[in-house]
Amino acid sequence: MFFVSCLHCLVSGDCQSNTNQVQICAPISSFTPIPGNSGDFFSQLNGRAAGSRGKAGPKGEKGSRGPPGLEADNECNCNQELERLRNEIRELKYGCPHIMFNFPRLNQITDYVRYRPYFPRLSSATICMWVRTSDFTHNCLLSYASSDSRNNEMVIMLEAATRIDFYLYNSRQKIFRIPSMMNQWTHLCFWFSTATSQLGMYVNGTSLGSFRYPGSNIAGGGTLIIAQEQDGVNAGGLERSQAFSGQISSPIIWQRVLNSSEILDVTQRCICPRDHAITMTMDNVELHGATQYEMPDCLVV
Ligand SMILES: [Ca+2]
Repeated sequence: MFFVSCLHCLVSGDCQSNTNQVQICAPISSFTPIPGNSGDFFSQLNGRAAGSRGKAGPKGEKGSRGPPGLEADNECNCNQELERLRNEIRELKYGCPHIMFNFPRLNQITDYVRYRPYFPRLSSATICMWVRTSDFTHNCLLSYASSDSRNNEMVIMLEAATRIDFYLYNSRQKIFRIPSMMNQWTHLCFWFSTATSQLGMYVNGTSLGSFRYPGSNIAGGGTLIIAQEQDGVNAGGLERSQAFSGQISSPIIWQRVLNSSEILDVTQRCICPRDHAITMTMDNVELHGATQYEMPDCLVV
C-alpha cells in the first residue's frame, strides 16, 4: 500500500498533506526539470532516499487524515521500496508498446496485418516480436517488399519448430537453428548492420551469435505485412501455403542494433528503448480477413 501511494503521489504530485511519506515521496514538480534522461531523475530520487533534506516548501492546505504512519523501525524497508518504485516508474516511461494479433486460419491469402506508414530505409535494424504457434510449414512471420522485383527485401520464414530463415536484400542470408517454439510464446529478435556486414538473432534474450552477410541497405517506401509472404508490393502474390497461423505480439523495429542488455530489457522486463522506428497500433495498421487483435498485458519470459 505504501508503494502504491508513493507511485500515485509521484505521478499526481498530490502528497503534500501526507507527511508519513515525505522520505521518498514529494510532488513530482519538486524534481524539476522533469528529465528526458532517467539518470537525472533517479539520482534525485536517490538523493532523497539518502535523507538529504531540502528547504521547506510552502505549507499546503490541510488535507484529510492519511493512513497510519510507518514505524521508525520500518525505515530500513525504504531502499527496497525505492527500488520497486524506480522499476515501476521506468516501466511507465519505457514500457514496450504491445498489441497482439491472432491469425486463426491456415492455408488462405486473406488474413494479414499491413503496416500503413512510410517504411524507412534501413542501414541497420533490430526486429523483435513475440510468436506463438503450433504450425510450422513454411509460414511467414514478416514480409517486406520494396518493389515487385525486390519482394524478399526483408522476410522472416518459420520453416520448422526449430528453424527460422532470415532473408535480407532479396536473398536468404541465414538459416537459424533454434530451441523448439512449439506452442509456447517465444520472443524473437533479428538484427543486421551494413556497417559491420553482420547479422544475428536472439531467442528469448539469448544470442545465437553474429554472422557475416554481404547485404546492403534495405530500401524504403515498400510494403510491410505480417503473417503472409509477398511476391509483389501491396500484398501482391500471396500464397496459401505460406500463411502464418497463430499469434504475433508486439512487433517492433529499431533502426539500429540493440545491445544484449537492451534485448534482455525487452524480453524479460517489457522495457523498450524509445527510439524505435516502427511499432504497431490500431491507428497505423490494417487488419485483413479474419485477423483479430487484443491489447494484452506485456509479455515477458
Ligand atoms: Ca516473396
